[in-house]
Amino acid sequence: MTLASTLPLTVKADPGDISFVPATTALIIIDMQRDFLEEDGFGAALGNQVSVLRDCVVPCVALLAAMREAGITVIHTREGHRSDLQDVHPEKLARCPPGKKIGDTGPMGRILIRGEAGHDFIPELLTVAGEVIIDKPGKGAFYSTDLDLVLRRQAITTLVICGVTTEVCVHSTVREANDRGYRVIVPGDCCGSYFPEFHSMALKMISAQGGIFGYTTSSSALISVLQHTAA
Ligand code: C5J
Repeated sequence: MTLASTLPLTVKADPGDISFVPATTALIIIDMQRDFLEEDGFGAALGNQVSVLRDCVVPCVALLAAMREAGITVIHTREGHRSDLQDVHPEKLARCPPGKKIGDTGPMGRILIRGEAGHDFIPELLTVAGEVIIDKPGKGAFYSTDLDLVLRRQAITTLVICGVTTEVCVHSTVREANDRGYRVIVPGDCCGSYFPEFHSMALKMISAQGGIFGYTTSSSALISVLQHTAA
């Protein structure tokens, strides 16, 4: 196991270059689940084109490998619910189309239900031993989960947040993290949306106004500083 460095690294970002210490940084990969990214999943059933979302898979795989190599803490999240639906707000359920509601049966099992095939991570981004999985009932990864406790216990202060979808679960998590005092860095090419215009606006909203929610960068900028240090 690699021990993450305690020396600060600086990455090119918007609205300006930003430093982070690998030992106090975590990569949080949001909801890279089959239900959102595969043709037979919930996202596709709602009429979305999942191929647009898949552009972020290769950059995510590369960033994950570099983070693991640097010994940085990795956390994966999944959006999903208990099989008895006791943790779904009726309001959330009411906004699903008939026949495609959370808990209904689809080609990959019951939609967004924990333990079903569609709820699982895509094969390219499976977890390895020691990486925490946060199962979340909401959009933000802090809502009704123990994510904050897990991070504080490890004295994590910087979060690199990526995944899907940019303007929904990634954005909700970025906002929650910012309000809790974490430094947030978002590699834009490791995020994806069914709506390209939402993706680009969501990224702009993070770094606007001097970095109102955090910093945006790219996977290559992050990988380059991590590898440079390892050499
Ligand atoms: C959505 C998510 N879009 N993971 N979930 O419903 O962004």
